[in-house]
This record gives sequence, C-alpha cells and structure tokens, in this order.
Amino acid sequence: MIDLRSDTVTRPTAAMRKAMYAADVGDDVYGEDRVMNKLQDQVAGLLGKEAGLFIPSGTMSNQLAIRSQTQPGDEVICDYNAHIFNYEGGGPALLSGVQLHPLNGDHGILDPAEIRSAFRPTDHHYAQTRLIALENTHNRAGGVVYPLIMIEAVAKLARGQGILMHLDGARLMNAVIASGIDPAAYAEPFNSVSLCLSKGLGAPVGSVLVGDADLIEQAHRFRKLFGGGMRQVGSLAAAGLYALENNIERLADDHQRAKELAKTCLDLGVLENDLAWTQTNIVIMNFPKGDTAYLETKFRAEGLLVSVVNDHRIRLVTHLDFNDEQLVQTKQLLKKVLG
Ligand code: TLP
Repeated sequence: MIDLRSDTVTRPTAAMRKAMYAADVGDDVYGEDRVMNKLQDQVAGLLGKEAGLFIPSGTMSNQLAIRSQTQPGDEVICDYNAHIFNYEGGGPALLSGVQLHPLNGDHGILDPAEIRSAFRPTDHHYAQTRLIALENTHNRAGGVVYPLIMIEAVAKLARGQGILMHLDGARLMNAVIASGIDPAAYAEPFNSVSLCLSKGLGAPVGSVLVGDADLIEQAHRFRKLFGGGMRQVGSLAAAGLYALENNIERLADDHQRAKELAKTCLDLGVLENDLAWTQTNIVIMNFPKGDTAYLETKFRAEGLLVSVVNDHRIRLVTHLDFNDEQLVQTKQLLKKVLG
C-alpha cells in the first residue's frame, strides 16, 4: 500500500530508533529530562525565541498558544480554512472560551486590509480582538507558503493595536526549505510559534511551542492542566533532535515528488489550482462531480491511500516514507483510475 493520506504516517527509521533507544531519560514534570531540555532549547534557538515547550501534538500546541494568550470572551482572527478552525474539535471555544473570527483568505493568505477591518472596537458590545493566528505552510490551501512580506504587514497592524500573533507552523520547515527564508525570520513577527516534529520531519510524536519565557511559563502551567505533562520523554526528544539534524534538508525531495504528482494531476485535469500553487508537499485534486468518497475506494483498491478533504477535494501528501519508485507507481495508478 502507498500511503499519501498525510505526512503524519511516517515511521521512525532504524537510525532514529537507535537514537531513541540510546536516549538518557529523566522525569520531565520535574524538568529533569536532559534530552528534552536540549530539544526545547534547540527549537527555541532555531526559531529565535527565548524558550520552548514540548507538546504531545500540534493540536494541543495550538490550543495552548490560544489559552495562554487570551481570556474567555476574547476573539481570535484566523483564516476560514485554518486548522484551528476546521480540525481541532472546536477547541478554542471549549478550552479557552474564545470565539474565532474566520476571514476568507486567498489560498490561505489573508488580506491585511480585511484583518484591519475585522479588529473589534473597544466598545463594550464587542468581543475583544486579542490574537491573530496564521498557518505556514497552509494545509487546506494545499501546502501554500505564506509570503513573509504578508506576515510582516499583518504583524505591523497587530502591534499597533496591542494584538498578539500566533503561528501554526506545523509545517514551517517545509516553508523554510521551499522559500530559502531563515526559520527565525519567519518566526520573528509572532509571539508564539508551534512547530510539529511528527509531520514532514518524521518523528513519531510531538510539537514544540516557542515564545518568550513568560509565555512559555504560562503554556507550561496550562500543559499540565490539559494533561500534557509527561514523564520520561527523553526517547521522544531524541527522535525530535534526530529529525532536526537529519530530516530538514530532505524536505526538498518531498516537494519535488509532490510537484511531479501535481503535473500528472494537471495532465489528468484534476489538479485544483495551477502548478504554481503546489509549493511544498501537498497536492490537492478537485472533482466537480463530488464523487471523492467513491474515488477514495477505487484508489484504495489499487493500493493507494488518499485523504478525502470533502466531496470535491482529495489530498495527497508526500513524505519521508514515499520514494521515487512509489512515485512512478502512484503516477501510473492515478492514470489508471482517472485516465
Ligand atoms: N493535520 C492533520 C489533520 O488534522 C488534518 C494532517 O494530516 O494534515 N496544524 C496543521 C497545519 C496541521 O496540518 C495539523 C495536522 C495540526 C496542526 C495538528 O497536528 P496533530 O495532528 O499533531 O495534532
């Protein structure tokens, strides 16, 4: 079976498992897991922030960022297709008591002028705009890289109003590799950044939330409250460190393979956008007839697992466990099912 449902499906390589096996461990609730401390410092350093905190999932990391930077009744601006709005179980309302204010982005990219007009007046009728959450790369838009210039324009507006900025950077390193922009430059406009280790980077578990020391202290308190304080996590930290050392540059291979798949989809008339929008490791196919559930079973029968986004959209995600041989097979298979 070729599995292109997500880049979360990768399994640790033998070398990563070796690093995990060898890891020294300690009780992280006491702050005594030295490998974890090293990982947290390393990610904070990579993203140019003071401190980092390991979180069991990208979802919890985003939710902790929201919980730590808002009060119940506040409002968080995000894109209509943002992960926090679509795939986190209504967490902001339940866990932080905030309401999301989704705006219609263009391929996930928000217009700063629209953000500006979405800011609430201080009048007591309104929820108060406290946080803007952006996503880079943007999952539902198809792995689109958020242009730094657009981020900076939003940050300028936010700073002027005392509004905080969070980045869902689950796939930030894909954006870094695709654009050549320094990770710290991408992180600079944000108060908090969540980076996932278990997507393209190939670690089995975990995200790291970074920000200034006070924010991370707050998030640490809430991580305990949410039940995310874990004990001997050194093996997971070792996997994360291994991923940072070995699996960043190779994301370019995933991007190259996604581009190849996108070309095949274009030839078959099913690529959602033009080729220029396949910028990283995600390919979105579009089926106007709304028959994606049927197509998913057809692909499965041929040995390909895909992810159904909705009636019209199917997603393919390339990753560490998808090689050139499988790329050739997948292209043939797409032609067979859709040709
Ligand atoms: N996304 C998953 C699904 O939830 C859709 C995937 O397969 O892509 N932010 C972004 C942008 C994400 O794409 C994801 C995972 C998360 C956060 C949440 O990460 P986890 O799965 O670790 O909670």
